[in-house]
Amino acid sequence: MKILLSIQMLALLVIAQVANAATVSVQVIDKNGKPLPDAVVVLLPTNKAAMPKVALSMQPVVAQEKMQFVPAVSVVPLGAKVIFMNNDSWNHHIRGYAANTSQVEAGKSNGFSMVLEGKSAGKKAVTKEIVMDKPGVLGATLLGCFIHGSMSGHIYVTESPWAAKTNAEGFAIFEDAPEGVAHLRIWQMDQPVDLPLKQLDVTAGINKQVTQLTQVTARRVRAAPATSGYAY
Ligand SMILES: [Cu+2]
Repeated sequence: MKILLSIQMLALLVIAQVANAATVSVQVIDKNGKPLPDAVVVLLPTNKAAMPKVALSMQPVVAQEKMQFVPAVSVVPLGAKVIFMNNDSWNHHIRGYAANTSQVEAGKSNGFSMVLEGKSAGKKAVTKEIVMDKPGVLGATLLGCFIHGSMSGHIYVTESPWAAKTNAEGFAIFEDAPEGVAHLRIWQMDQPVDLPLKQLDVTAGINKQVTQLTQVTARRVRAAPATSGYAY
């Protein structure tokens, strides 16, 4: 009985070791050391054949709800069909263009714009789709609304399947990353310039990385929007 138990425990240990063969844990912090949520972490492994167990959605939904884009930041693969869904009872006139272009350039660029009619009582929300497949779409697209200047969101398009948003504690964790050399790309909406790629040597076990964005201050968490209706 004792021997049997030991063998079982050994088997469990082996399984546990395989399960976290290589974990890459990245924390993104601001200039004061505070965690930055909604930063995008992209892992670029040299081993391009390796795929994460859970793939990014090819049909993510970006809702318009109470004058906000929900989620405020979406990480999507190249070629994803992003579904915009207006859950508000008023119209939104959404625009999107590369986040690093100026207002003047944005007018000329091949961004997109579309009107989504407000949701009528008892009816399904209006949806429209945008396929993020144009060359040059990689990186962040800034979302806004021509009608409501306060609305702001981002869609980050990635070629690498290893991409995630940081959580409230500033962490993005890849549990099944391939071992070997990889590069790390970090994007954050308030970071004015792209950071140089960081090289990692991913080994079995937990690989911890902390990236400090010295030009960024964590924003105060936005209060939940009022539930009362807006007059439009
Ligand atoms: Cu709007």
